[in-house]
Amino acid sequence: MWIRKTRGWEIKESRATPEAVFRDRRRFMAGAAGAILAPGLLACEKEAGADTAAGEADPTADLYPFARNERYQLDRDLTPEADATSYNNYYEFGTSKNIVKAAQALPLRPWAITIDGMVAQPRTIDIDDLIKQMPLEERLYRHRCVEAWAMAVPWSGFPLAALVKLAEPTGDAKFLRFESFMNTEAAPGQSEAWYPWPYVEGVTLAEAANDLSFMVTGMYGKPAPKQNGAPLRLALPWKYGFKSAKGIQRITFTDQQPVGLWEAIQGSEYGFYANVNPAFAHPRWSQASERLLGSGERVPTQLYNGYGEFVAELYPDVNDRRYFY
Ligand SMILES: Nc1nc2c(c(=O)[nH]1)N[C@H]1C(S)=C(S)[C@@H](COP(=O)(O)O)O[C@H]1N2
Ligand SMILES: [Mo]
Repeated sequence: MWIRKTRGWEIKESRATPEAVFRDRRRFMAGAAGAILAPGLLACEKEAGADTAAGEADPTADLYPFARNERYQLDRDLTPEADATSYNNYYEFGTSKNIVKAAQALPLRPWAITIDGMVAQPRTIDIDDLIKQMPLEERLYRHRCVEAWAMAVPWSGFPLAALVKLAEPTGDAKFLRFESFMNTEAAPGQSEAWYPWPYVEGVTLAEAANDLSFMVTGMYGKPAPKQNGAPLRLALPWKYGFKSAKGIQRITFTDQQPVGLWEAIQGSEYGFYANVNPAFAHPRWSQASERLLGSGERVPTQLYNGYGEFVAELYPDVNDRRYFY
């Protein structure tokens, strides 16, 4: 079994160290724009996931860390920050796991979120105004990629249910459709015409209202780095990772079941529900176990990624493959 150890990043002292260096770096950069950064500072920037480019300050940075909601407990160690922020899936920036550098080209401010479709009043909200209106908290969640790697992350953000409430969906709305940014200049992958950009994902209104559905703005007690989906992404921990869209710019309430990017490309392998279930293999590999980022340990995969107590009631038949790919 997994032994719960004290996590390095939780210790005040060790967390304060990269933060202090980060603040120094910003002061340094403000005073010497265009100066060549010492290699040590660059290395630190990558390690701490401090992604904000010069002149692109994050006005919500002072709100972190958010108070942890203790309802969401892990049965395993948190993934080291350096691993969770350097091994990524973000096809807008390339098909490899190593897109950290490429993702830094994405401008994060200004960033507008459009909420439209079947809502009382369609609107566009600045990301910082949205964050300041939402009930902010930290949650420790597991994440399970359909490719069978997994991590455990302290996400910062707010319940998706709070955004649904703000949106005031009409009685006809049955689904939420999430659309990610489109920026072919910053994201070279979006020039690969083979993919139907922008990235799209969706959930039912009932799934969106579930306590587990979380909108992420940060991780490890600070704003999320670009490679992990800043400034706004989803965390749907009972579903395969591709459902958790990153770089979200538009949320549409609709009566049409959204077709995600992966479903559009390969609907026989990537479906709408994509709930984690070790009993249903991907057509090309087993889903019975997963590899933990960091330790590399292989552990058994759990039904709904271990979150059945929260979400099992949403799905009427645990033997119906429709819900599990
Ligand atoms: N916009 C966008 N969102 C995305 C993806 C992507 O390629 N583009 N990849 C998905 C997949 S397959 C996974 S596993 C997670 C990875 O998130 P991480 O890089 O923060 O670990 O993001 C998901 N969200
Ligand atoms: Mo994934």
